[in-house]
Amino acid sequence: MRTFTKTALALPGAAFLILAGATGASAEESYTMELTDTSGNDSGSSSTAQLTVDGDSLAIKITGEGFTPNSPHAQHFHGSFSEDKKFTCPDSSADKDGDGQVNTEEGLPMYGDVILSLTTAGDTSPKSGLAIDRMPKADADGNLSYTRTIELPAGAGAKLKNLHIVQHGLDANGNDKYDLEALGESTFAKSLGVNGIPEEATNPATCGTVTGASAGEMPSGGVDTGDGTTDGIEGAGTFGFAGAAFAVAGGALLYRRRLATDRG
Ligand SMILES: [Cu+2]
Repeated sequence: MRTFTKTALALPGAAFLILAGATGASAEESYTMELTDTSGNDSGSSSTAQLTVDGDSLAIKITGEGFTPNSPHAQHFHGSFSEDKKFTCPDSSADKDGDGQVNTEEGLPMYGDVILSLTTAGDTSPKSGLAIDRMPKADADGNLSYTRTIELPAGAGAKLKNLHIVQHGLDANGNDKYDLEALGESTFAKSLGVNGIPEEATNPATCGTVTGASAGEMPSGGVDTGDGTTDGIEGAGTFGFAGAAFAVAGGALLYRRRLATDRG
């Protein structure tokens, strides 16, 4: 049927659509994630992420406001590529110690591990989770803008909408910077062996799942067949958090230096 493609252009629209479908052209999907303060952390931040997935190529654009000004904000896809959707954005019930903030480790059981780091350049694996020198920085007005095209691991494109995006870093005491005064030290960073990082810098500010899709509206594999397949994702090897944590510690060191620099 492919030889009829040129002719098809002259056919009535409906016929052309049918022929186009018959060719099995790669399905490009576009969808949106509205990122809000689901944790009740009073971050005052919100973003819209627009994603276009073509095979395993992801074009992503995030625009946000209300972020800690002049400060870097780590952002990641969290969750699991497995199809049972057991991870999602945390709500305030994740605040186990009741201090009014869902911190990073309190959120992890609900939002899951880092799957992809939305860095501005270079590596996007979980290893770059806290590579804060490559994370977007809010401007002086707290606006954040991020655009990148990322080549995903084989098979990840179709499953990306099973995940959610988390953006980190908030200003709990409203002094327009990350500091130790409001929330103290990040126990998450400390657990990785890095001391002195403000918890403000690591707490989740926004989170969002897919809210609208132009095609394939349901998350892939919405009906679990129970065969446990992960379609090669696990084969990529680097997508477990255990491996990531060590590199996160390295990133956190950069984080501390960066913050020290920013504090001048
Ligand atoms: Cu994250």
